[in-house]
Formats: sequence, structure tokens, C-alpha cells
Amino acid sequence: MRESNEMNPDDKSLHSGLTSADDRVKLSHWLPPRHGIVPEIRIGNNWYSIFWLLPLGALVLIIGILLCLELRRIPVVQDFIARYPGSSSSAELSPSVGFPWWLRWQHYFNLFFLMFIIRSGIQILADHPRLYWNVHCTPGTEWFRFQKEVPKDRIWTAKDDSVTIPGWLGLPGIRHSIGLSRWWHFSFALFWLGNGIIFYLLLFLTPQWKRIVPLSWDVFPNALSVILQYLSLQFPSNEGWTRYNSAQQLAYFLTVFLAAPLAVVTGLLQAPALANRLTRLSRIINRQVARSIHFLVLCWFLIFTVIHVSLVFLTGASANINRMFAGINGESIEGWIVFLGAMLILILAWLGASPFTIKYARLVQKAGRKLLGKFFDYGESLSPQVVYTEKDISPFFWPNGKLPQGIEFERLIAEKFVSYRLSISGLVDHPCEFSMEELRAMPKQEQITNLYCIQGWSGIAKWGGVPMRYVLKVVHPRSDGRYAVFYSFGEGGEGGIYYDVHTLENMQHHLTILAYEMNGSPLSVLHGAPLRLICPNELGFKQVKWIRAIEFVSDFKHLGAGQGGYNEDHEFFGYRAPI
Ligand SMILES: Nc1nc2c(c(=O)[nH]1)N[C@H]1C(S)=C(S)[C@@H](COP(=O)(O)O)O[C@H]1N2
Ligand SMILES: [Mo]
Repeated sequence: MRESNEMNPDDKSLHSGLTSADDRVKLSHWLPPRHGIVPEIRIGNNWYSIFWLLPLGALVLIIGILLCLELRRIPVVQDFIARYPGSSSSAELSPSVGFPWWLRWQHYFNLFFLMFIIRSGIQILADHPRLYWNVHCTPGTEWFRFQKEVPKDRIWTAKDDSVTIPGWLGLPGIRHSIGLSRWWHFSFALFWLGNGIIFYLLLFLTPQWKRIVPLSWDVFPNALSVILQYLSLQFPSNEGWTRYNSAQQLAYFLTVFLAAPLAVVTGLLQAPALANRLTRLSRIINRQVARSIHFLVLCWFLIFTVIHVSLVFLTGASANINRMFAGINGESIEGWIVFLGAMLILILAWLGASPFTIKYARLVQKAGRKLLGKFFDYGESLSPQVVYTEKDISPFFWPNGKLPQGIEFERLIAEKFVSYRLSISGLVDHPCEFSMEELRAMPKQEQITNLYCIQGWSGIAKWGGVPMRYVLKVVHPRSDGRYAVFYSFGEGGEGGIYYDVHTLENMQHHLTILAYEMNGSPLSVLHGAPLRLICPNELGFKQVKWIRAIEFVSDFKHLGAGQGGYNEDHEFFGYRAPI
């Protein structure tokens, strides 16, 4: 180990190797578009396009209608419908209850928030367009994908795998924009959750809960009767002002009390901060299972919305719209005016959201951080529980990032990093340079942990290396050295050194290591040789590979674009990333 002089000459070149970044998304600098394929579902070894669901759905609908038309001629069925006309008497409300203003606003807010949640959610999914039922993300084991098979003849990174989805659908509608879509997704999830909690409260503080909570078993035969009546094209009477029919009751009940909470829980379980803590739960509902269920809940919401809206229009549009948008029991023009105004705002917001995000990307990032920062701080303070064993190690580990280029690094690889020196400088009492031999001679820590990439995949590996807290003891940061900056040999997507900033607390963490081994073997170049950061309480992008130098600083505003890391600068990621 060599004590270097106070001012490391390399620091200057490191700083100038960082690039600033635009505050808006410049499409000419961005990852070029890449189109995926029509979504496919795997059954056994065969993949089937979801396009088949359209003719299949139409066929089921036609057969259902023909069948129910026939059934309705049968006396037993007629008796059944007479006995269970479609609504449970226990659902009856006094006509004075009606649809109060708060209910109507909440219904609209719900729709408005969900629009952003769904669009940004689809955008997030497009960053790793595959879903699995197992804890690993081995290509070929997914059950759903909208990207072709992973090529085997070349390096195919997780970023390569991300796909473009249409701009009107995704938010913000450009490839690998997960940094931005997450701000939308989490912020509006928070608004939606707040709206939902108020809804639950008001529902039970007023008689409104009786509309959607079934109180008698006759809801099941009545729901069956309603479906028979709809499909035989003789609709039951619409008594929506005082009570919903039983099919409505069941559908609304399941959506409000099952699908919505499930969306929240499976969303949260994808965060390393929680998955690493709720270990018993995340053994069963691991991130990949949670992602799959989260997606199926989306499918439920979409199917529900299509059927719900169709029936609103088929079962007496004017009466239905007047109830839910104006609180009027009748067919007045007023309901339509409010409805059309509400839809106009919705459409304008829909059309404006993506262009706004692209133009004011930094603002979206900063607003998101303002709103959600506390949750991220809290998430970072939750220390992971280490529960994995050798048996849990993932057979495949997605690589990410751009390999370092240039002869300097080539030479290091060729000589097996013998002349490599890790430089640690900045606000420390003992600036040092360490060779690999010296690092290997330090205390070694091994840990089997899950690496959660922001894009959606995850992988379990055994990492071996020097605990960062030991390195801190040697170099001893000064009291103003509050942040550690990790500089890579590799560049980020748009050029310029890849770097990331961590708090000192995070560096003291007992699971933060400078890894030089992966799964018992020397770390491969693909995964970050000679040295990479492993800190399992953060998402993957903070775990810098190909570490060239570490610098301690009092602030990071002067580095790059000042956001605390390459992806924070260029891709609008959050600086703290435990979620
Ligand atoms: N230097 C550098 N380090 C990096 C990246 C990168 O692009 N450059 N990508 C990060 C991301 S996004 C992830 S998910 C992990 C992936 O590590 P792996 O390639 O070993 O799977 O590395 C992180 N470290
Ligand atoms: Mo990542």
C-alpha cells in the first residue's frame, strides 16, 4: 500500500472525465429505439401470441350468447331467473343516499391516477420485457415476454433487452426511460393510495359500503342470473341509484378489496428494501413472483375497465353517467356536460404527459424526489437480512452496462490486473493506493445476496471481497468526507465516466463490500473485474463495476450534472435507490 500525496493528480482527470447532462431528454443522445415483439405466453415449450386472445375471446362471447339464448327458453332456467332476478335485497339503499360529491370525485380521481399508473407501469415493464414465476431470471424460463429470445452468440445486456413501446401508451414513451416512468408510477401510486384510503373511510362512515359489500349468499345465484341475462341480451333492470346488481357487486368488491390491495403489496415487494426484510414472505412472493402478480392485477384492471365501460354504455348510458358524474337520478344533459368536461381533461393530460416529461425531465426527477425522498431515506435504513444459501445461487446472471474500452484496460486484463491500483483519495486522512494483492490480503467477507436491477430482473450470487468498513478504517475519512464517489473504468450509455455516489453510512454498512469474487471464482470482466461495489440495500445501478478510484467528498453537486451518479445525471434515476 502506498500513501499518496494529499492532492491526487488523478482526481482532476477523473472529474474532467465526468460529463454534464441535459435537463431534458435529447432523443438524439438517447438509447436508439428497438422494437420488441407481440406479447407471447409460454405454454410448455411453445410460445403463443396474445393476438389469439382476440378471436378466442370473440368466439367465447358468441358461444356464450348462443348458449344463454337457448338456456333462457328452458323453464327451469326461467324459474331460476324469476327466483333470483339479479340483485340481493340486502344491497338496497334508501333513494336519498344517492351518489354524493365525494364519491363522484373519488371515482374520477381513481380513473385519472390509474391512467398514469398504468401507462408508466407498462413503461417500467418494457425495461425488462419478461415475466417469471421463479426467483431467477434465466432466459427461457419466463412465462410472458414481448422481446425475442436472448441471443446466445454475443453479450446481451439487460439494457439491450429493453424495448420501445408506442408513445401514446408508455409514459414517457421512449426506450429505457424507467428512471422517469418510476417517478410517475410511484407518485401517482401514492396519490391513488391516498384516494383509496379516503374512499375506504368514507365508504364505511356512510351507508355507501352496502353498495359493494355483499351481505348475503344469494349474491352468487343472483350474479349468475345477471350474467345469464346479459348474455341472452335481455338485460336485468338497472336499479343503480339504489343498488347494484350482484354481478356488479362482486366485480366491484373484488376490485376494491382484493385487486387494489394486491397491486400495492406486490408493488412494494419488488423493492430490495422490503424484499430483503420480509424474508419469509419474499421467499414465496419473491420479486419475480410479485412482478408477475402485479402484472396480472393490471390485466384484471384492464379487463374490468373494458367490461365496466361497455356496460355503462349498454345498460342506459344517460342514467349511468348522470349518477356518477352529476349525482342526478335521471337523464339530464348536466351529467353529460360534466362527463365530457372530465374526459377532455383526462385526454389532455394523457396527450401532454409524455411530451412534458421529455421536455422537463429534470423537473420530473426533482419533483419526484421531493415527494418520495422520505420513503427512499427510510428504505435505505432498512438493513437486508441475509438468508440465501449456495442452493439459491442463480444459474444465470444478467449483465448490464458498457464494458470499459481502450488499451489501458485491455492491458490490465492481459496482465491480470497486476499493475492495477485502487486509488482512494479526497477528504480522507490517509489517501492510499491498493494493489489487488493488498486488497486480497485484507479481511475477506463472503455473502450470498440478491442483486435487484432497477429494470426488473434480479439475481442471487455469492460475492467475496473486502468489507468497505475495513477500508474506511485504513483511509479514515475526515469529518467532512460525507460521500464516497466511485469512478469506473467504463463509460455510461451516453459517454463520460460511469460513477456513483454513496453516503458514508452506506459505506459503513456491514454488507457493503468491494467484491473481487463471484460465486467462488475470480470476478469476471463482464461482472466488474477487477473490483466492483456490492451493497444489497440498493438497486443494481448503484453497485459500480470496474472500479477505478474512490474519492471522498463533502458534496457531489460539482460532479457531472450534480445528481449523484451517472444514471442519476443522464437517465433521471433517484440518488437513493433502495426501492
Ligand atoms: N461501471 C458500471 N457499473 C455498473 C453499470 C454500468 O453500466 N457501468 N451498470 C449497473 C447496473 S444498472 C446493474 S443492474 C449492475 C449489474 O451488474 P452485473 O452486470 O454484474 O449483473 O451493475 C451496475 N454497475
Ligand atoms: Mo440495473
